[in-house]
Amino acid sequence: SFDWRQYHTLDEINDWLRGLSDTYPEHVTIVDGGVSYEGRDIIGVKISYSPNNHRHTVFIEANIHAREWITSAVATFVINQLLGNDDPEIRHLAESYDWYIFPVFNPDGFAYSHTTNRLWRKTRQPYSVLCVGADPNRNWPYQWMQGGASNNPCSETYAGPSPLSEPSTLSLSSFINSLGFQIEAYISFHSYSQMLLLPYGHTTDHLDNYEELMIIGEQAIVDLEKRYGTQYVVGNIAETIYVATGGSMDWVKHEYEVPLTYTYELRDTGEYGFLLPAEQILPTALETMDSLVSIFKSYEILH
Ligand code: 0X9
Ligand code: ZN
Repeated sequence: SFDWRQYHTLDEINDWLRGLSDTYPEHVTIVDGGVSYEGRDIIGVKISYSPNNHRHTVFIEANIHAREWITSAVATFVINQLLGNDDPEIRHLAESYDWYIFPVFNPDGFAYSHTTNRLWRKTRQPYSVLCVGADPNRNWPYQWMQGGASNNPCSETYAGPSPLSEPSTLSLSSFINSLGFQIEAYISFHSYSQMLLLPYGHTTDHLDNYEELMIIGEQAIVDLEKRYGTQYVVGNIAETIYVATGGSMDWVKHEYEVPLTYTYELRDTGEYGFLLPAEQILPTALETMDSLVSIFKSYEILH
């Protein structure tokens, strides 16, 4: 059965998600994010404890980069906690928002990282005889190709020939459009570096609500550190990691003025890098969950 002691394949993750909607038919719905270039379903779950529609929505995406396996493991852990943990703070989170969680945003790349090349990052749409895939986190329409992205199809940060050139980003963008201004929080899980990043990736200029996101983020990394001593840094993408444009979070933030937006770079800081041992899944997931609880607690106090 499904667990967090090992990494799982796309089929195992998708079977588990589909099983949840059978186990919790009142609270879990499978949501259809479309089909990838190679024809795989991009599925997520909607978790809702309210019969009302158009509630404040939290959107979580993971594994837009194929090799970052810890990210889908953490996303599935978050789903499991929202459904099964009776801690009052977690019940509050589960019951106060509608959650849309997509553990694998790039299913073709993820499958390829399991079968053929563990360090694959991009999509699997071919662009030349030798070079396959675009970077799906350089492929979104806001500030596309304005820095930290490549027009060379052989590059790991190839932005694609045009915004939303990848079937996966195109169909996920229309799914996100269907939620639109309901989205109150957008969380993107990447690895690795132990950072909590705020928009935008094209500029070191600060957002309208930069101060608030920094205050909430600083408290979140303090709360994350409490469990195992794991240290994060928080800050604007361009200042903290590097200039990178065409990212999903940046587009959603800009398009829908989403108040709470963070990109996590999960464990570690390079000892294992993308090959984070399976023994670290559970501790990474637990500390990340602590930080999510913290983010919403701070946000609710400030609003
Ligand atoms: O380069 C990236 O896409 C991310 N780092 S990673 O090592 N996981 O590839 C940084 C994300 C920057 N995000 C946005 N511009 N939204
Ligand atoms: Zn990444």
